[in-house]
Amino acid sequence: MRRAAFAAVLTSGCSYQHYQSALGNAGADDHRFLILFAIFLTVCMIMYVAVIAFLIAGILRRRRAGEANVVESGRHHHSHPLMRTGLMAWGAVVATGLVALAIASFFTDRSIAGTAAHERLSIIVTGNQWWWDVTYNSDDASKTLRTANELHVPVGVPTRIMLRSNDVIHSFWLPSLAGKQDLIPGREADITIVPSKVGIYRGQCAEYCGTQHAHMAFVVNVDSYPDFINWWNRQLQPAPPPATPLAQAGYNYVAQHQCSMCHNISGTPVGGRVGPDLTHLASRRTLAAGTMPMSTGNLYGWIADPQSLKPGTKMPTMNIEPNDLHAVVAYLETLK
Ligand SMILES: [Cu+2]
Repeated sequence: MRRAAFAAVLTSGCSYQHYQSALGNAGADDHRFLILFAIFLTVCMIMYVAVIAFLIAGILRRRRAGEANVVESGRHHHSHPLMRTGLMAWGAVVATGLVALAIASFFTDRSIAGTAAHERLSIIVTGNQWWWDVTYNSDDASKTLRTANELHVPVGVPTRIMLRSNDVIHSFWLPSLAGKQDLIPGREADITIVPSKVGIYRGQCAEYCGTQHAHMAFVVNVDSYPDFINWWNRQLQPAPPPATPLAQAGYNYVAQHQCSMCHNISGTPVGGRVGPDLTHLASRRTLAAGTMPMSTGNLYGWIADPQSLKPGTKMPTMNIEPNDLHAVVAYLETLK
């Protein structure tokens, strides 16, 4: 109960309600993190209280000495044998505390690595300024899936997330389910999550990576296993052909303008690779890596002028004509 209240405080700053809690509550390793957190908090609290107590004692002693006028000028306090013993004892306390923290982190890390050994699903997440490229691996190449900014994972299944970066250092942080892991250009890191509760969770880049770092979020849907398989199968489908003249006009615009240089829409010749995959754009919950919820209005705003909504984003403002804008939005909304 108290944890939920604290989590509510931590999440109250979110613009919309995808659950994000730094105390976890939806991952199988949560209790290990909480124990480690408690150990760190206790040791650091003891150290802090001791430091403040010494400080106050020092001030009082100095003041009393001043009142009694017994401080001899030039006398070296550190040479006092009692003071020396005190300093040594304090040094021992600090060293013990630090060793205790190191041992606690080591064992937590080891037990989490134990779960990682049993992974049954692997996903590649690549950080870009400022969005997440997501690829689901499968032994069957026809089932490999590419999407962006939103993950679906099955509840109870250890899922290994391989982390890469295309530009600068980012950090994958899904606090409700797991710890933090950096994405470093030229290196491969990974983190294993074992979701324990069906739900929708918010994650966030946790390493400052440029102007729009704060708008580099993602959504993780923890699904039941059947829901997850349904989602995967739906995502494997190519985009449906435009069904109305307006959607057709929108498709024509996307295929003939800059959009196709960066974005991919499976089942069409639109095959750019450097931007987020749009094949099932309208099935996602957010737009522009968690910058805003997916909605018709936000699609209009984003396509009309991405630079005013997320200044610095790699998507240019194209000065699209109103008629084309209506058509493009109508087409993108069919990409479910
Ligand atoms: Cu970042």
